[in-house]
Amino acid sequence: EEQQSILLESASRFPTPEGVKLSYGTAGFRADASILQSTVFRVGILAALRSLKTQSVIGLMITASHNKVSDNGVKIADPSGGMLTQEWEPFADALANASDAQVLLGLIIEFIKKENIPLNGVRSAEILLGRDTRPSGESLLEAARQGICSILGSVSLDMGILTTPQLHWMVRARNKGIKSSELDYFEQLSSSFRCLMDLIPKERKISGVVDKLTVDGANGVGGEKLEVLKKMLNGLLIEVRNSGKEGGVLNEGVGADYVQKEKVFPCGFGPNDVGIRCASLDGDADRLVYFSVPSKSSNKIGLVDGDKMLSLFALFIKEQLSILSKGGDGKLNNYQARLGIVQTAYANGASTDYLKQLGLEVMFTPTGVKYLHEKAAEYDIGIYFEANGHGTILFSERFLYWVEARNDELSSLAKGSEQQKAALRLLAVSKLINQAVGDALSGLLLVEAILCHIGWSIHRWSELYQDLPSRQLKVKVVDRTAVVTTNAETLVVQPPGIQEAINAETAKYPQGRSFIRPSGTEDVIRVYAEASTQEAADSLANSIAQLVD
Ligand code: NG1
Ligand code: ZN
Repeated sequence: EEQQSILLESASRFPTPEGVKLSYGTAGFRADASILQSTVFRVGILAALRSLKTQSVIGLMITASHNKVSDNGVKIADPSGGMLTQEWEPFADALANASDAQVLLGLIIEFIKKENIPLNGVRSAEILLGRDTRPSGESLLEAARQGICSILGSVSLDMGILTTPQLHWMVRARNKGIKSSELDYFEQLSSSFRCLMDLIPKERKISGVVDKLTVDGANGVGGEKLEVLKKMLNGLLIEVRNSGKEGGVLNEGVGADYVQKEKVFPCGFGPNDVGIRCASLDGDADRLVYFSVPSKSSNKIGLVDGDKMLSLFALFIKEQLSILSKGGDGKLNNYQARLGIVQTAYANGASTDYLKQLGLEVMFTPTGVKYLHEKAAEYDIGIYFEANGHGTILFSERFLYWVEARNDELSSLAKGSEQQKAALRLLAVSKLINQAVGDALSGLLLVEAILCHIGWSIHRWSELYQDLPSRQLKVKVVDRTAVVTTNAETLVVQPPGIQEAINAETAKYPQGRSFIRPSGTEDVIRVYAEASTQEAADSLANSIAQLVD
């Protein structure tokens, strides 16, 4: 009736571009911004339906992360602050690709029935909108708003320009009924950071790392947010370059993706930066890598990637857990917390060896944060990172409840003891590190607090283990779906014969490891190879790429 005619009318204002088929990949829909109006409008409808279905607040973020400035994209944050449930992805695809308004309406009616979505539920739909700094963001946000409005009674709140993790954090906080503004986000991060700094052993505080951190903001949203955050940190000095105000282009020769893939320093950095501690964010600040410039004579960097961040975090958490378990006093001292590490096949083999050597449980999932996040959530403390710098630490409710209680108990039994400090540190980490999704800003503050705590320079940190030389290539193919993998993408099952050929090739190289998989975000097959020397890794990657061609 009224609802249907509103949907038809508004949908007809957003015709789909000719000959474009999109798919809700590991990072939502992404494409050249000029063809995304109808997609974003339809994702607005999807977000409203998701909000009605869950009777919760939903997030809608407009960003294309590390991709070029002329691209854009859209993704949904579920009530927990995590990614859209995988069960709804096929519906997202169907909506985005519906040929006209009538077909679209049919799909929506059918889906509402199938999912039993309450159109007249207790709560109407509520969606938080965010976007990165891309110029196309404003008009795409308007398209999203139109989509949301076309579901009667829906409310959208424009939260302005945000990092992706900020929006996810807000959605999570709002659904938990806790303070959820951008200022609340900054306050939670900065106060838990200061808390960790206050808990640093006194002797370390004197000799600790106090030199400033220099950050490449990728000419995106992260730089400007870090400028705000850094004023609230008491004592940590941060210099932001490539904040976007200097006129540089988003992600062009800058940013975490560039730095990690090319292994060279970003624009704005140079020979004068030899030896200093540097970090790089991606375009929407959900990825973070550290680096240093080893010599004046080359643009090569010493990369400290997601695997090494993961290792640093694991080391610190493990130590706090072990301190905490040493106190034999109290009724609550015998909780065995399960610490789990989650990686993908792209994790450098040396990092996996290192983590296993520490006695940690290491699990593998396919590429894509949603898989890692889901796995990490199975532990009391689950630490996950992709090598490219996206990751976080998840704490279970059960564990946090226990640490709170243990801390209370220690307050009366052993106030100010090492055990109590360890409990307080774990609580602070759980507030600092984003529980919804990987977050470059909170990750950066945690790295800084830990380096300070253990008195390490970036060089000491990067020597935790030696990365095995690796090479990533991509091969354009007609149909990437022809390659089907299993075992966290480490084995090919389709087409037949390829895996045997990969095995035979890999066996020729000392410490050789390689795999291929279809990209979830680009029309390519990705090739990864690792071996004992760079030449060997390059050569192995090249021969595997030829098998694919
Ligand atoms: P694909 O295109 O599926 O390899 C890339 C990254 C992922 C993840 C997604 C989403 C690599 C090898 N892959 O996925 O880690 O970040 O983009 O942005 O870096
Ligand atoms: Zn990103």
